[in-house]
Amino acid sequence: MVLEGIRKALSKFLSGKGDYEKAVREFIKELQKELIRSDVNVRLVFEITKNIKERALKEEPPPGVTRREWFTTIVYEELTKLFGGEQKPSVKPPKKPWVILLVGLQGSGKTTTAAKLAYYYKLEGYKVGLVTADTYRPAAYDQLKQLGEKIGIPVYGEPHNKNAVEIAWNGVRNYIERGFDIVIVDTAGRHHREEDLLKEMKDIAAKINPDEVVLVIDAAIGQQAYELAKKFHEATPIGSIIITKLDGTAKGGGALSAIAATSARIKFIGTGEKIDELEVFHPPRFVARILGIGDLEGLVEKVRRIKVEFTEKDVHDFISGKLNMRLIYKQLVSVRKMGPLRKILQMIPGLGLKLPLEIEAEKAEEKIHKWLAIINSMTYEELDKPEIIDRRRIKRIALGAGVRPEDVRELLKQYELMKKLSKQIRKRKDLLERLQLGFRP
Ligand SMILES: Nc1nc2c(ncn2[C@@H]2O[C@H](COP(=O)(O)OP(=O)(O)O)[C@@H](O)[C@H]2O)c(=O)[nH]1
Ligand SMILES: [Mg+2]
Repeated sequence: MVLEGIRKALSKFLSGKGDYEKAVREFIKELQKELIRSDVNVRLVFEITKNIKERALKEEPPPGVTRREWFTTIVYEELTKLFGGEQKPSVKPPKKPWVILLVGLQGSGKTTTAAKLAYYYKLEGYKVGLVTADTYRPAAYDQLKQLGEKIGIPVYGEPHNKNAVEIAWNGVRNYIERGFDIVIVDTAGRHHREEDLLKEMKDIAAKINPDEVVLVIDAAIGQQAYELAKKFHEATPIGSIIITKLDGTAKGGGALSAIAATSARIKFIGTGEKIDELEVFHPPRFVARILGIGDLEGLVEKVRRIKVEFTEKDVHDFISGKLNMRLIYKQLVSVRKMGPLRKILQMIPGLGLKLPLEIEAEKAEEKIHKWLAIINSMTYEELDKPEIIDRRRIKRIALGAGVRPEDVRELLKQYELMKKLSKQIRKRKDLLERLQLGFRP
């Protein structure tokens, strides 16, 4: 979802001179137009713009901040409220095993989201299993199976069984018995009659007793998201919501604000068809993005966004000398997420348009692609302790990833280098701390 109009109006406002109050009025008109176009409820739009106007004209900026800069933060705060508030949802399972049931209409993106979620949690270090209980669409089993294979996640299904409740139960039991941390159950989204669908969700939930029921909603349905959430909530209490396809629709604002108006929490948003295009929904970050705050050079914002993908624990692990393949994986994914490496390198002044660099960048991209495939072929144990990978496994992994054994060895060497670096940092940190201790009066 891009609110290009707001972004433009805001930057015009920020750099503008002349009558402040007139500029505020103009900006607010633009904001209203843009929000209504994004399908945000009209009453909400007027409420929020009224708040912004009042604060803009009444409140005084702190010292050192211009009125126009101050106004920007007011807009940011009020929009954040509209999209659900300041806090970040907790997405860490409070216990293991954790069983997630995905429900939602056909086409909303459940199956894709099931795989995205599995992938997300795999990178967080969980052992994840997928279950497909969609017996309505014949190809549903194959679809998830293929996605699972791509990301190295097992998929449980019974393609010839028509009893969704039974499959869901068998799958969940199977994974739990095998000691999995997270089980994600994908369901059908269509039946001849809607009541049948809701009843099936109810029956599955009653049988498997999920820890969290997640409603998947397509952003394109706009304000109807509210009614839909209510209906599903009556069938099975909804624990959280994932809004998909926020990349594609101009109406995403409707779905987001409608959901924010229910008590359900939006935990993730889907921003593309690719497996890593799932983000923890954090209203302030989301608003910062649609407003383009911090996006001054394009690059700054991108880098910032990527930084927050790493948890505090990741950073701590790194500087305390603990390193595993998962961390490397995340780094590679982050680099790739910034877009074509070439473009990023071009944005760095002075490095820009030199041809040799472009060639380097293309090579680097190819390498990243290979390395991700290699890491995907590793077992859970190998991800945590790459040291155990021997010659025989190198061969197997190369085969699984469709690369040469040399490629695997190169990645392992890179890993060793990173590990050394991480240890050096730790030593220096210890040293620093000791020095500081010594200097303390
Ligand atoms: N652009 C975009 N497409 C998505 C997203 N999530 C899912 N899709 C697409 O939506 C279509 C339906 O998805 P699917 O997972 O099969 O929906 P299901 O019927 O609910 O299981 C597929 O073509 C997906 O690639 C998203 O976040 N962005
Ligand atoms: Mg599906």
